[in-house]
Amino acid sequence: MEQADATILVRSHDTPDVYCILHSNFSLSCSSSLDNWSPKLGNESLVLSTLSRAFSAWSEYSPLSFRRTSRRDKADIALSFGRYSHGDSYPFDGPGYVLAHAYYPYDYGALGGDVHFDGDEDWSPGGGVGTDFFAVAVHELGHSLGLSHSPDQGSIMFPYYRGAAGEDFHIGYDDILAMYELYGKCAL
Ligand SMILES: [Ca+2]
Ligand SMILES: [Zn+2]
Ligand SMILES: [Zn+2]
Repeated sequence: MEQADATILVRSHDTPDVYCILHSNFSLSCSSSLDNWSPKLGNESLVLSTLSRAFSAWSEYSPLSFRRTSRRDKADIALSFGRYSHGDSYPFDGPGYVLAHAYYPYDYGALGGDVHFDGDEDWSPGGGVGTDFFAVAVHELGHSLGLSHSPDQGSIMFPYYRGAAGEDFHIGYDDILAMYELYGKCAL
């Protein structure tokens, strides 16, 4: 996700059903791990509870369930913070502009599903001053689950950051339809 006025780079997205085929079981279980976090976000339990809310925003409209693992190598979705060059081909850019990025579930081998947050942003656990970690996490987890960007302003997959998500957040109609398309048919 980027701040406004950035150039959008949307990667191609041609096999949206891969996850569905791989997991035909109704109770899809995904695991996640957290390597590190920005000190601006406070303690680990606050970061984990914010992430848990972000996962719930998606599980609410899908048969997916998420659990945490301390085994990074076993995690479907490994989350971490990095600054500038951080071990992949997409270095971050310091404060502003690119806020985070994520890999589609079938992308880049071991990186598939992973989410990286730019450690140089002024992260806030939610609302208030700074960049809303919750809103950005929901957006990036959408990519982890296979969703691409949406031109719909009401979608959390809109490519530009539009401020804090607020207390009573739900993913947009467009996002729900995308989840049904990707995972809903598994339940039929
Ligand atoms: Ca940045
Ligand atoms: Zn994005
Ligand atoms: Zn990265």
